[in-house]
Amino acid sequence: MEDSAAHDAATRLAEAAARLKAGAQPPPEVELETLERMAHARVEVRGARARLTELEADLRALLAGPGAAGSSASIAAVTTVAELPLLASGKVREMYDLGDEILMVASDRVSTYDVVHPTPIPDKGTVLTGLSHFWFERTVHICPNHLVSATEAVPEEVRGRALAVRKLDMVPVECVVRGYITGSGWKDYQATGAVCGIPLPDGLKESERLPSPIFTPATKAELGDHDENVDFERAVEIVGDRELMEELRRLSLALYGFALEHALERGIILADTKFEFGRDQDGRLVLADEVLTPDSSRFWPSEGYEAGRSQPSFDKQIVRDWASGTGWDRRPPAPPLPEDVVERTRGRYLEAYELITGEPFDAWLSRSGTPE
Ligand code: Q0Z
Repeated sequence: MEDSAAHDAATRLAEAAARLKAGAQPPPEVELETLERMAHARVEVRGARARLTELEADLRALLAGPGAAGSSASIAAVTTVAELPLLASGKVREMYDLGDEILMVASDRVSTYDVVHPTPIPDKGTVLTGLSHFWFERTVHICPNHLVSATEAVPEEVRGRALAVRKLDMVPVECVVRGYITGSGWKDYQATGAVCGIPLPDGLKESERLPSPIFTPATKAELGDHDENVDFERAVEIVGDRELMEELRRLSLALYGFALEHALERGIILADTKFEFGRDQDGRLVLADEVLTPDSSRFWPSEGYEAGRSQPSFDKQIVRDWASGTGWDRRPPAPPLPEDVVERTRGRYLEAYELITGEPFDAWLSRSGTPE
């Protein structure tokens, strides 16, 4: 891009942002439709800005030259929050120390086949954080959770993509619930007719809905390895407390049942999900981590669902299809994503947010105080 063209684009972007900002408090006679258009425009501007950041990263990688081996693999940078100690870092998120609390930050990084792509999906982290926040607020009647705030103690630079949560003593078991037979559950069922020691009816087809949801605990494997499914008795051994394990099963099934029904009414099949729990200072059991997001669950579109084959992922299918089409062998590094794949995937995340919550994505940006 020519220097002057880039300057013009930046100016137009800044002007558009200023106009949106100026219109943030419209007069009461403004029509709802106008408000909605503004909300969408705001999201569009965010997308454009993120895309500029991304292009800048691409440019830096290009300037580094083909000799800079693996340079593209590090473009989708780790989110760094100035002055906060990093507690832990996962494939697509980070955890910072706030003292008695933790700041959980969801990045825009996306993985397929367990490998993170160098290209971020703008707004993905914000969508996932908004979804987690939605579910935390709507499931307190089932189980207390670690959410403290999406604003208090959340630095400006990560507003919208971060939550301040209570620091807990984590239970070392992943609480997986499956309502449909797929993934490792489908593999285990085909080999043994059971999943995590739970016998299932004969003749189930891939992706078929189970007669009732099942609790299939797993243990966190060593870094890089897949989690291992375990039966209930093995989970009791690991945790060292049968009553605790029974309570985790009861809570997990209740949470999943509630969320599945909610999602089904809105066009999304929540095929399965993973919960994590911890104990607070008073020994109370608390729901933790991220909850019922597309990264901790399988979201399938209800439309076109049919047992007997694998289902497309609501959020990641576009990336997966494109990535397999390139002939990539699924070993790191993952290929950078083309612009249309990024944009269409971003649209799917926004759509998931709006379907599940029933509100425009812009409402979350406002509520969380996400800076323009
Ligand atoms: C979450 C994880 C992440 C890497 C530990 N409330 C809590 N108290 C103590 N520990 C945790 C929580 Cl949620 C906790 N993880 C998962 C999250 C990056 C790993 F952002 N591990």
